[in-house]
Amino acid sequence: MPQPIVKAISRRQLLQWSGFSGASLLLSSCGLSAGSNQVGQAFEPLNQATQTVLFSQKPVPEYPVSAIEPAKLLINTFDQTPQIDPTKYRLQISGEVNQSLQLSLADLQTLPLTSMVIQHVCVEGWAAIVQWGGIRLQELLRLAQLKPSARYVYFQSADGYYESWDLASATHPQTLMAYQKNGQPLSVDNGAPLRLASPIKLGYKQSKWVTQIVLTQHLMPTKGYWVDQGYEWFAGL
Ligand SMILES: Nc1nc2c(c(=O)[nH]1)N[C@H]1C(S)=C(S)[C@@H](COP(=O)(O)O)O[C@H]1N2
Ligand SMILES: [Mo]
Repeated sequence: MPQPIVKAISRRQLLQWSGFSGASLLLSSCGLSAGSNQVGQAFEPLNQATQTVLFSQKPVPEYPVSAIEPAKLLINTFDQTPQIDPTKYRLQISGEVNQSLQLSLADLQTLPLTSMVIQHVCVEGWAAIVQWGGIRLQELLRLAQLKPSARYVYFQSADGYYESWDLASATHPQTLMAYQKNGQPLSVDNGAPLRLASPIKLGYKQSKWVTQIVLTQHLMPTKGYWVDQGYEWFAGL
């Protein structure tokens, strides 16, 4: 199993995300916005809360394939593009799950492929209509058998980028782990082998080169590469 390149996040932080040493960290209100009310239902029985999340997802209208704007999707990478050997690549899913997973690209490609044409919106003032193809994240989380305690989803990327999402947004039917763009295999610049793609969040939430997904009970002090520099955590569209 290749070691991910972890620049921004220490092993200790990953362990915190996994819940081994996160007991002292409180669920703060800072990340919760009006759009994330499901996340706030912290006092319901946990199973019921999870079910509420899974049944309250409204699909965002999609565009026709003819609306795709290939030239408008700019490459936006904060540091260097990581080198990932696709044959050695594994997506690791761990934390508040009953079944930790390590999936190769071949494994991922046996799962149902979903395609969508949506708008990607970057806070830096550009947007593009893009077709993404990939696996619904809710499908991967189902395979990992989430524990009722799972409430947040952390994504670690091979370039050191990291992000965290609320469970409701992560299990939205249009939140994909994508390996195709505009009908072609995803390019390395756009996040190959695997990236997040969703019409419900701003561009900086859509991690490229995702290597690890960690389910947590709490939101940690480290929330995301841009979020930790002052950008909004929920970042809903
Ligand atoms: N790992 C990683 N993911 C990332 C970024 C990054 O620098 N590193 N940039 C984010 C930002 S700000 C945007 S707008 C989109 C851009 O995706 P694109 O380069 O495929 O257009 O990726 C997001 N995901
Ligand atoms: Mo962005």
